Amino acid sequence: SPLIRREDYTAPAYWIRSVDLTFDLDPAKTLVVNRMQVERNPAVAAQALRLDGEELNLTRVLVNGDSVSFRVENQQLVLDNLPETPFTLEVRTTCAPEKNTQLSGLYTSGGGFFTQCEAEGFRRITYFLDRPDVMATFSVTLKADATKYPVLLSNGNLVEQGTLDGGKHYAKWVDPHPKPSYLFALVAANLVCREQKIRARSGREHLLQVYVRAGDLDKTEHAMNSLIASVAWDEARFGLSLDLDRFMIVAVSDFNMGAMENKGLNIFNTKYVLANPATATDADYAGIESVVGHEYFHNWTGNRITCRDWFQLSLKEGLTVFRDQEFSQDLVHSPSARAVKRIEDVRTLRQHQFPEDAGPMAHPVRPDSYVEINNFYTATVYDKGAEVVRMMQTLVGRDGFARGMTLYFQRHDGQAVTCDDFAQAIADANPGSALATHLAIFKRWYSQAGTPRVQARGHYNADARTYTLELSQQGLPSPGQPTKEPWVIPVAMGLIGPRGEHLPLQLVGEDAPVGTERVLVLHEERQRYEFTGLDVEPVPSLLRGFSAPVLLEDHLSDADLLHLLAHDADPFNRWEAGQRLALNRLLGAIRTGQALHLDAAYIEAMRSVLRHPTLDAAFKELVLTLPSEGYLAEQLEEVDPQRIHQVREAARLQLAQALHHDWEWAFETHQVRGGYSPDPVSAGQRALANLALAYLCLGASVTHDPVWPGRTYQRFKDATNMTDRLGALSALVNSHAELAEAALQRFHALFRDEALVIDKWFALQAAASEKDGRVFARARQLLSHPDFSLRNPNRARSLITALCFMNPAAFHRTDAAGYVFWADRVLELDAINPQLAARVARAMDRWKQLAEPYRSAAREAIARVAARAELSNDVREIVTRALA
Ligand code: BAL
Ligand code: ZN
Repeated sequence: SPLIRREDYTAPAYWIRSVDLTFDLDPAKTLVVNRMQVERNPAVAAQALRLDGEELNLTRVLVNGDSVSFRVENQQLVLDNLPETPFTLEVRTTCAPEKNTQLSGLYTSGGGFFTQCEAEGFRRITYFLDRPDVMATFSVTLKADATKYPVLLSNGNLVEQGTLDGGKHYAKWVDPHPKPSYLFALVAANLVCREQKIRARSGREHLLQVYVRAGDLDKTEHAMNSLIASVAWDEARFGLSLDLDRFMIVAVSDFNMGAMENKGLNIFNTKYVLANPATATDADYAGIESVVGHEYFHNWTGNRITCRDWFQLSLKEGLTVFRDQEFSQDLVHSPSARAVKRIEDVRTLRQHQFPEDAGPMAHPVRPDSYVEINNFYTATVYDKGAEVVRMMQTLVGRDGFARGMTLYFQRHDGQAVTCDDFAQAIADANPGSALATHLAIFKRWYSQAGTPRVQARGHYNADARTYTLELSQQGLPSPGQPTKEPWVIPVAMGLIGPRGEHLPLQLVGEDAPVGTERVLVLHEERQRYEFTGLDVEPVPSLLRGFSAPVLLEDHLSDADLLHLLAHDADPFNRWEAGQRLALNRLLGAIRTGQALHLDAAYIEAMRSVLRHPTLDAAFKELVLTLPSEGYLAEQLEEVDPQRIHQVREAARLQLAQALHHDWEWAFETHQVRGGYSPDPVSAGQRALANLALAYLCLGASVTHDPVWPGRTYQRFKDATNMTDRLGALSALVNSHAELAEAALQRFHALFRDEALVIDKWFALQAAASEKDGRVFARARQLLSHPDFSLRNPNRARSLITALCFMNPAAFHRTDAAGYVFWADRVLELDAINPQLAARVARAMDRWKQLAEPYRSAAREAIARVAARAELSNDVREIVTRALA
């Protein structure tokens, strides 16, 4: 399949201005009548009309009501000799929703009909110009059996409904907002809904609805509250209000992504809608809040202004992730709770995006080419894209950014535009800002792949009372980009004195200090900053709040890091200092092969964080969680996953033993009383109590003292919410306690009818801490568990992603059985759902970094997948790049 290049973009030769669709819905054979108002684009040379299609049965083509000659070429419907003036094109096709296991286009799930059209699913429903720069108004009539499918939904407003012969009924929906085909949606199913009317600031009334299956209505309150909060936030922060009378969310259990922002009819994976205290964890509640926000925010950033072409995907995704991150931060009120959210977001970025940027799939935030666009819904486009937007905000300020957004909507509302248009609007609204001054260089964040490396070296001159900071940057080669130019890197920073005081920051040449925190803008390969008026030698606190997505080498000593951990006013850097202290120790042992010994200074530092009188529990939990095995691997030139696991487990055990009494104290003093609430303070207490429990059970696995496993089992049984129940279960499973088996069985029996909870049951076992190959053996066994299925993406991920992505020590085995497991699953999945198969295929991205014997075995497994002749484009692209 051909490589599609950004530089080859041309405007469409025709516009489709409006579409009238009629669906006669039947699982085996659905009839689609598609009437389009089409006109030539006078800006483009006259040529044939080529409509995209995929797996469609074409039965009729009419132009202005008359049959015409046509041909189908490479799945496209081609029409020559069309009228010069606007014309009506009617196309009739059929498709088979029940056979659609790819979950792209129109498919059945749980006895209902659902759609997923982004990126190129609409062409699996009807012939169309299936590209985001063709925007049309849609009117949609749905006809279906009234008993089986009582709810009939599409985008926009319901304008008509009624009964038909043969036990059928119909509904007609009209969406007044022109939209690209990827935002089309329909639902026909037996659902119930929670609904609420809200009045916006403008006084306009809106109807909000959350549709689920009948038994799930008690799990919709949080999604509804999150939606109401999202509407209010976008009005308050950006002055953007809801432009529809009705806004619907529909939950479906078979779904490839998290959720989809179809205009007025968001379709969601059940995972991001359904929650009650008994079935959902604090993390699930937080996930729902941010995904509901994300999809809602797309209504402006994505739907009102959309992408010119798919290379611009980050235009809507990076911006909308940034917006959902800000939304979640703004919903909490304490600065430390905001910092906790920032730390979690950075951890995700480093866990997923940094490895991507260092591996065979490295690509710019605005990619230059792709084979299969589904493969580019990546951590780079989403999460690094969000960091690029965040840096713009850092460079122009929060108010300046809001002004930039306003200008962006003034200029481009209703258009399909590019990342350049967005950056230009933010810069133009802020003349004289660092962004405007360095815009051309700044935009390299869109065009250059790879994570920049920033070196920082400081020197204190006691006689001159100056501190010189030298910053330099460098980019490593990535596929297709052998050399890199400098980026614009905002470095938020402060200087901390020996007593923990935050020193005033005055650069040579300035009249007076400008506070104790400032942003340095590195835009050349190397820059020097000379701070003056310093009576004491400072410790620099650099890249505060992770002000740029870079790898920082600041050459700080152990003593410096301990100082920052104790005193830094920036909670992010305080956490970072703790992680670096752990990292230095663990990496030292991994590299030298010597036994790990956690020294008293480190242990005492951890103890004082844990016992700190004023720090938040949520923050403590983050500091006392060691860097993941995946993150450790990224710091190494050559990776032995078993060695990493051994050393990290040794560190966990030493923390368990050395802080035993502190963990007991933490557990006892962080019990949340009263009814469940997912607020950050309660969630933080639960998180710390669960971490304490994990360490206490781990300690008991060595002492064989039955007290803590016993108490943990009791807590597991008595828990009144899923966070505590799963926390206790996880503590038992991850310490290989004898009671783990009984707890697992009981958990399954309790929740056998709750699909999302059974997903947790699979994932917990597959991601458990490996010991003597038992976890891998269990995961392989679970493949034949009656509840396991590859057809449901959540269930498939619960086992496969948990093992292949989240459990390096169980996955990377000297006997290569993990790689055989991976290759078999990729090939099985590829026949059902290539998009999901390609996601799983990426578990091998970093194989070149592995030590022997893993490396050769990994290559062999990838080669075995690549050798399969009938591979999808999706998986073919991933394995070809991996082997290149
Ligand atoms: N547009 C695909 C799902 C999302 O990012 O919202
Ligand atoms: Zn999105």
